[in-house]
Amino acid sequence: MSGMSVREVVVRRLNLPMREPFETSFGRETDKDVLVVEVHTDAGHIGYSECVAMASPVYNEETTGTAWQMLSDFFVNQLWDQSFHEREDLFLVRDRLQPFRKNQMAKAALEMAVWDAYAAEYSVPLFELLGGVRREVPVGISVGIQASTRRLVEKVEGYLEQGFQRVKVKVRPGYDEEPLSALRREFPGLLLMADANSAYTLSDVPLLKTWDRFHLMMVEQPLGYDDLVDHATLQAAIDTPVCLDESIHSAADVRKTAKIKAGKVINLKLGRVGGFAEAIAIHDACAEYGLDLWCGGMLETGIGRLHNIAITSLPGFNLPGDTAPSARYFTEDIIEPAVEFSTPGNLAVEPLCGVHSRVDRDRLEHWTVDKRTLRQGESS
Ligand code: OSB
Ligand code: MG
Repeated sequence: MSGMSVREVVVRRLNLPMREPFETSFGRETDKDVLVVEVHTDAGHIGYSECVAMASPVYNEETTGTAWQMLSDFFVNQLWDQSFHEREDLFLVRDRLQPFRKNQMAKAALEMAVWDAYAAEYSVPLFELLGGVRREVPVGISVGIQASTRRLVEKVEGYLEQGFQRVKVKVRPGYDEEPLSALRREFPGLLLMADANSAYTLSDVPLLKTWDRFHLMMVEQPLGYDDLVDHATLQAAIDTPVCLDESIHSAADVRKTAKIKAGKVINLKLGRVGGFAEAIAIHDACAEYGLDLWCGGMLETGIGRLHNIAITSLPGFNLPGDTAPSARYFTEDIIEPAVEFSTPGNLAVEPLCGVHSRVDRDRLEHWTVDKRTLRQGESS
């Protein structure tokens, strides 16, 4: 067999309504401006992926627009002379994109679509291709900043009734102690954590130390989005485990985290780390250095959700992730059927040979606002 090769790549920009806005310390997201990448193989299979870059550069430096540009001008071109015979060849996509600086979410969108296409072409379940073993994964929920503490408590109550296994609340200076105290008072045994998205600084260490009384599972990315050193200072001062999100882009970052004790937990997002190959390396590094690991979310559509579920099936993901059922944000997801609980608080890891069988082409087309087809030799 001559192996899988790529005939063309389609990049789509979608604008999808969200059921409710999501507010964090860096802003408010009301609808979903998102890229979907399709990798079409010579044999006629299609691999899909979702680019998790946001509309504006507030979580990291990327945007939907910059990802569109990076893919069209630089990244897709790297695929034309590559053919994929065995699993090891898939790691070459990461290696080919490595010389280009940063832009991990744009890189991930292409890399993951190639893995997804390979799963389709060779009829191998994507989760197995990644090294997954688990067939069901536990799910928590990330709750955005609410208009009132009462509203927050009501929402959390509803989520617990649905079965979510842990609750993460977004915090920022001025919206922290009150919601955390209220939730701890109402739900004494709740697995509770806080995510600050870099809203605090070293001068807040004394404040963060007082949060030990809330017995949080962890506090996620309290300090600088690009920092490790100050997080180490913080971790030495508090009992609550520090979890790193924004700061982690590679297995090397995990090694550095362990070396300087910048945190005890890693939130892995496929987009932020450049895709599946680096995610596997991070998974292995967390096991090597004894860090806890879970899979974060970026308010994905079903395509991104199915990929998050597939990577979470690897054995080292030992804490509930942020990937909720589709209905959390979308009345009508672009996959059919939508992601739903298999049992309350759990998602099934389905043996999908890539996600193509779940993509609803009509809905994908319906929500597409821009589309570009890239082929070898055609200038962009
Ligand atoms: O920091 O984990 C984060 C959403 C968008 C950007 C950053 C983050 C989040 C979430 C939501 O916390 C996770 C989800 O429900 O997908
Ligand atoms: Mg986070």
